[in-house]
Amino acid sequence: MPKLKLDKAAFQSALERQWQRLGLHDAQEMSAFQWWQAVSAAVNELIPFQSGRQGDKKNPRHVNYLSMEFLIGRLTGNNLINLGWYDTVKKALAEYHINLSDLLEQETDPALGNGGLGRLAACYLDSMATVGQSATGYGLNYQYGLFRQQFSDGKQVEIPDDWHRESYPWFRHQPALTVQVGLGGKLVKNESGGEQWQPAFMLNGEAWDLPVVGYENGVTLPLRLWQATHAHPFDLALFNEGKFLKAEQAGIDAAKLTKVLYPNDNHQQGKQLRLMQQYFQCACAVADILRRHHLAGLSIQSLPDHEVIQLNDTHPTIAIPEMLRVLLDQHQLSWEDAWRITSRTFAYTNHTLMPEALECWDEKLVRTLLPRHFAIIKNIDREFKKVVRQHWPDDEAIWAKVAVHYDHQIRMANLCVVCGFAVNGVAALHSDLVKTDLFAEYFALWPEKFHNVTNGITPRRWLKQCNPALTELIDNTIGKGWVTRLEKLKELEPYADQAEFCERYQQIKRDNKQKLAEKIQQLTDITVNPEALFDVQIKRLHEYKRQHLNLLHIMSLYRQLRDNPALDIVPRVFLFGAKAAPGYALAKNIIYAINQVAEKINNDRKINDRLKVIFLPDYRVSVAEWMIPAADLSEQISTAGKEASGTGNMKLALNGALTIGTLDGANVEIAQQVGDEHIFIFGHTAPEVKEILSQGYKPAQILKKDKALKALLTELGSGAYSNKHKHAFDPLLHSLQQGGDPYLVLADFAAYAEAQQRVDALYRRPQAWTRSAVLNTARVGFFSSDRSIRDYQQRIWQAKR
Ligand code: 26Q
Repeated sequence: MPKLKLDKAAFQSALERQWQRLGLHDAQEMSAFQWWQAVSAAVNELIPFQSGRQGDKKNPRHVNYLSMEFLIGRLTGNNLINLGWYDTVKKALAEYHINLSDLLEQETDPALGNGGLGRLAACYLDSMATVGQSATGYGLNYQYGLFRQQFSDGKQVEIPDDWHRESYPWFRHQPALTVQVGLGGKLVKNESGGEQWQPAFMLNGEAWDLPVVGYENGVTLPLRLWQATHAHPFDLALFNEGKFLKAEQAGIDAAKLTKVLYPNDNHQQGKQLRLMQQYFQCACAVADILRRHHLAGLSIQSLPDHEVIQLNDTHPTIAIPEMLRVLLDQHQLSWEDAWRITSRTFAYTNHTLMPEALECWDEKLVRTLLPRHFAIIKNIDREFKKVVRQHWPDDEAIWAKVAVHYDHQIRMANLCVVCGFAVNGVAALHSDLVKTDLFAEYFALWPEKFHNVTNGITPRRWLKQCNPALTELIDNTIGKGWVTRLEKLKELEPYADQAEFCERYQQIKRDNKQKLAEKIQQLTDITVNPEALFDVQIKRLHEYKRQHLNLLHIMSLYRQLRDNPALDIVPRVFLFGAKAAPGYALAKNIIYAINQVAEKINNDRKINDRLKVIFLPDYRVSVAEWMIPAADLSEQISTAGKEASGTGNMKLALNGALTIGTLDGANVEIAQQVGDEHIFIFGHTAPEVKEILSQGYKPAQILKKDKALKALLTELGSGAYSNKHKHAFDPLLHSLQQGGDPYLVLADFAAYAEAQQRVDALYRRPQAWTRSAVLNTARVGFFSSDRSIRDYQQRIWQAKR
């Protein structure tokens, strides 16, 4: 489809309607914030929005991407770029003396996600729209997104994130699509002997759509976010007994359901409200999918030919028994028919191998909240047990691993594998481990179900939008085709040896660093030297991501400088951005430790600008967009085997940061693409980590040999960084020593420090460094989410069945 044309007169009259709606007489009366709202709402009015199916012959199945999180970031700038309207709107606004890029800073990030998984969902929608894949994103419209982070004396404080969804100008409420959702209650026998669910109370699910604009192709897909409202909470039993008032009280406050996003990342919490959110989102989505299918005049039997439901991790798993319930109880299908349809419709993406992140729900909770679904899950399990008994007669140990319902728990990942037609991991290494470790028995049963789709990132937001100067240089060098064909960046390779190009590339990095330095000054009042190496670690705070490994290295440099003031090191600015889950005490302690070490180093005159440590508060998508173009070094230092993929690694490499990293997640493939000379790989590999841990790893032995490392820990416990409070970092120190150092921080420390020396050595050779940076940009085209989406199409969504 061709790009949509912007009719300037239509834009101006839409804009005029906006200020009139605000009760103003003239554009000049609008505040900066009102300008942002008015421009966004005006553009929103002008874009047609397909929500139906536009399936083409090659890609007939409509994709329903179900995710509890869509970390979309600011939409106004992104939508203008994808529409191809940015420059025209910029000029139109200049006539009112309004600067478009200042206006865009007015937008509060919709933070409807935690981290990687939520951001991936947003990149995938952008790519589905761009490659023309017919799709709908289904999620929840949280009133409060991920908390805002402040530091108080170095400690994280969480503030509710009211992003004012009620006045967000990109929403389109679709009142005709409201869905009714039941919860609680009981099962009653119906005439035909089957069981019928009688919910205790009902909720309304309102559909609030956001437009997902494809890149200059006229396609707009809906991101449909459900919002819970009251539908007269109501206990039918009490009501029938005549206890009318009590029947009302028994209801829950519907609005509570979509109030807040759970702030955990890679960690499950068995909270009732979370399960209610999951069910609410799934019930709404399933009803909406079936409504569209029915409206298209298609038979229920043909559902898998037209629709696929992709589950973003196990969070929306309850959609599977919900689909079965609707087919059985509303469409009156047989179990065999309902099963055939359902098991050909669902596909599941796994994002973690870590046991604490795999969702298990207490059977009591499921039975109380969703009695019919519980009965259906038990039936799935019974049927599956027959298959397992055939393959492994009398093997209780195997059943204990693969059962869906076991030990009074419902295991959502197992439910997905049993009921879905496809399972995929998110990077090559991860997908291998899914087959050999996590789901080995399932792989033996159904090898054809298992796939890899390596994650990707959208080049629109993560290069064109966040790095306009580099975009211009690339456009002028190889043309503009790379925006939708990122592999074209390969054509930059010869320019890595061209002095003039490299000087420009270097100058752009310097300018981006200068701009970030100004932001840092505004936000923290700290002056950093833009000539220093900008060393960046930005991601959720988690032990396995090892921000504390980075911290120990910083402390070690600081100590070396104190011991030897003449030591010649490359000046560095260490930059952190990370939120810790509010209940994750150790992660919060690591934040506190980084801030305290930062305070000490930044105020030590003797260090004289050679080291600076900056922890930018409230890391979020818009902050990522400032930091990534300014990074020289990308820290991807997770314990091998733990980071399923990572996607920040891709964003940083694309923008010319060199990676220092372990052979984990997508780092493995980044290394293959960029070449070993252009990345700093260190540390134990995934099989080595497994081996070390199984042999009974003893961190004390490492500390016995490495006196300097031991001294760093002693110093942390001495009160030197914590106003003499010796116990300030006990949680951190305890995990590394008595706690057994489960993420091998100490075991990888020496290799990490050595790799950092290789970084220094290369940075001292600016031309060689820039050459490597250019080659990183040129060689990471593979990590475009457009490529990921095409992989999903070929391997999973449109594969021959
Ligand atoms: C589960 C149950 C209850 C409450 C919260 C959760 C929950 C929420 C979010 C569990 C996990 C998450 C987020 C996980 C996540 O972001 N995983 C990351 O996904 C990326 C995209 O595939 C990968 O690149 C990262 O490696 C992976 O850590």
